[in-house]
Amino acid sequence: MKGRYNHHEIEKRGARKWQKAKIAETNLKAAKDKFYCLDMFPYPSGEGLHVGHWRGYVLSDFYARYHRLNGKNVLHPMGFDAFGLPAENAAIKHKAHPKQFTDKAVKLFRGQLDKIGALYDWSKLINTSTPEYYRWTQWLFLQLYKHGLAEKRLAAVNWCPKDKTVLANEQVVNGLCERCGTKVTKKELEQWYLKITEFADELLEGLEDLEWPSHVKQLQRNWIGKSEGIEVSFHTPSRPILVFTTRLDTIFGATALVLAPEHKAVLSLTKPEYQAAVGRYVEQTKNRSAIERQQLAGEAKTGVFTGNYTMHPLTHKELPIWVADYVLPDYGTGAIMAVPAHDERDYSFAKSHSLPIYQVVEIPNGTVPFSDPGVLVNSGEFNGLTSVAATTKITARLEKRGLGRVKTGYRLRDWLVSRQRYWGAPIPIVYDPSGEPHPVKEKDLPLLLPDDVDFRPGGVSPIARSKEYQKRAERLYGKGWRFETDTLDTFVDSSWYYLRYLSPTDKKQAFDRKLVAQWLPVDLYVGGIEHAILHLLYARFVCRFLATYGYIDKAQAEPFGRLFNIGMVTLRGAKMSKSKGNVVAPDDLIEHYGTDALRGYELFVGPAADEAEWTTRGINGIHRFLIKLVDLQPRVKSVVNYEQRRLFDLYLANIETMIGSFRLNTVISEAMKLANELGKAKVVDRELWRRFVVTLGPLFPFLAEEIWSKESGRLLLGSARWPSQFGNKKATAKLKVLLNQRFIGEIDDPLAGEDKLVRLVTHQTYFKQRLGSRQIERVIYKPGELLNLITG
Ligand code: ANZ
Repeated sequence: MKGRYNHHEIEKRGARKWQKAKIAETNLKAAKDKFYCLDMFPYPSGEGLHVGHWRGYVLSDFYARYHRLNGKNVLHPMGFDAFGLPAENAAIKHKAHPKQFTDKAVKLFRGQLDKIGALYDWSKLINTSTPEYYRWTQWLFLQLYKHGLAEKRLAAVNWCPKDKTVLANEQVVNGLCERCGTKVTKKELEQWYLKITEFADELLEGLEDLEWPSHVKQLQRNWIGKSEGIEVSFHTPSRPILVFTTRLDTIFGATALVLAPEHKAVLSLTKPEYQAAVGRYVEQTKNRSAIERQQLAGEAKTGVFTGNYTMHPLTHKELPIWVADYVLPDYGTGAIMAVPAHDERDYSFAKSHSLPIYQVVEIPNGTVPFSDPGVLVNSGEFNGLTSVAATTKITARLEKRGLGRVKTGYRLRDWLVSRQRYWGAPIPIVYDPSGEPHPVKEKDLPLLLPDDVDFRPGGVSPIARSKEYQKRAERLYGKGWRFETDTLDTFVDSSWYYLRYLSPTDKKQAFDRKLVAQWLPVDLYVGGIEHAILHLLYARFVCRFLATYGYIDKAQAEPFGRLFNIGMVTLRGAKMSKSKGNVVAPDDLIEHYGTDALRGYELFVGPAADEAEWTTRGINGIHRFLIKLVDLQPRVKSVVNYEQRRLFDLYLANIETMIGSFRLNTVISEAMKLANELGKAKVVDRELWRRFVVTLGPLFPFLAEEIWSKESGRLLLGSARWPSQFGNKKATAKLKVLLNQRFIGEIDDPLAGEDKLVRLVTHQTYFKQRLGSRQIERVIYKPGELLNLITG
């Protein structure tokens, strides 16, 4: 078929050429303007990629190619976040080694990623589960340890009874294990923590200058949860109890002192006849997740009375001491003063247990609870003051008496990184015979995962059952020494991978400081909103740590300058996932329509930041558009067509704004519009066509390459530049055509001179008809303005 679109051939040819020319390989040392384009690297699951994954990859590739065309030195690497539970669980199920499973999945992914036609520099590939990589993850842990930022502590941790592993708070979703959906319980264990809280303020401030979606910044701010408050000391019969409050102005309305069930003073404060009930309540709490405990206002709040009382520090009245699980152990001091009239949770609690409710701030409509600040009432000498003024005065009063001090609270917790699982980087710590931890010596890195293990989880790390591991420790460190047997949370692996892409095979160091200085921050980081908090926060913490302690330059403290969150792809309203059985695989679509069509459709499906419902029908339109382009090619001639050029200039101006704001779906509609216009003409202006094709390169790289090679005999990336406008404003101005002083129409004014213009006009049917049989006697021509034809 003449001029038809054979995508199989075109893609094969393109891929071959690109490979041969190594167009995706970046010379990192080149001094040109850099553009570091990064995708959140995938976890290679056995399920492979679906069209939802493609969306982000196609978007980032658009920008990688776009900036290449703009003369930047672009790095667009790809790798695999390959440690983790799914591979281990699959290995248990199929009685194989997780490595086998991972290798197979990596192969599958690699093949699928290749089909995207993206500009991935595979020479920089990393895989976090290889000893070459995890050796440096272990090194990173040791640096944190060296600076006192890795620490072992006994803690009540979230425990998944099915996966038999500890979970970080953020891996517990609605009280359930994020991975397997089992109800999470609590367990006391010795665990390794990274002290991210020491960087809380810096992580907060660092957000200011980032070009990130504002809602992601807000999520991070909320997660860090900084609040300025006051710690107030309440006397009790045994010892003083500190409470943390951000509303000291309401202290006259406090009607109870409430402790978290985990608070150390609970038992000593409980009167003997209340011990049994309190003990039972404390036990029950162990089965409740933090999320359940923080249920919203309005819901009944459980709790038990201790039988004891405290003295209010200002009114000296007695307040009952309660224990309730809505007070959390790891926030503030783990104890609060309950002010039911002005706090919704305290209100529900007071209602559930018939505690008094005292209003101490004026309430406009009189209904409690009322939690806004205002003017104080029922607060003795502080009456009439605003909340702000009262807080200052009451703080001063309490400080003077040694009963209060200003305190900043954070919601952020230290990062629990111990996992009792096999498929992760072994924590590089070795214990001496007395149980004291020591760092594994750098010369002994990588501390390799043992192979003689039974992967089945059993409450301790499977590695603890390895004979070889025990022997290895004794061989290297002496009799009675043993290695830590927990592995690192996989978020540690992904907290520094963007540094490793710059020197992926370096055997001497984790990263190359000079290259880091040249390439960080990442210019565009593309990934899903599910990583808005944890991954991004951990990566920012690690990068900041490295900058603070001089491993990288101070200027590189923030790893990701610009972030783009790609919207989720849904099918029948639900997020695509194998378990829901609503996955659309790219393979058939590629086979039928070609990679370019699928790429285009991924971008066309809706604004990139928004959720998009997948309909396979939509891809047809893109496919037809590509055929149209192929059909236009034979009409391209070396002519100058000012009207076509004017349309191109408009198109270019429009798409450049759209590219700047990630509106790639509308870029495609603009391209369609221009192609439609060109399709109306018999002849297409060659120079315009070439410029147009270059702009299509980032969207439809295979077809653009094919057309470009026909036009120039060369490769698009390398020989072409992002075009500019023709910009001949005068030449493309409209000229009014008059017949005996009467306006009859307009034509483009190519500044061609009077004779040519008259010829042009009198050859057009439209004007011919207006003229009829009349003869032109005289012409009045004002360039750029009018052409007046005078007949006899
Ligand atoms: C008295 C009070 C009166 C409070 C009032 C609020 C309103 P943010 O701003 O989020 O930091 N609180 C303190 N420690 C807590 C814990 N461990 N578990 C549960 N709640 C705790 O919240 C600080 C407020 O949360 C504190 O101020 C305290 O209640 C509560 F009208 O104290 B407030």
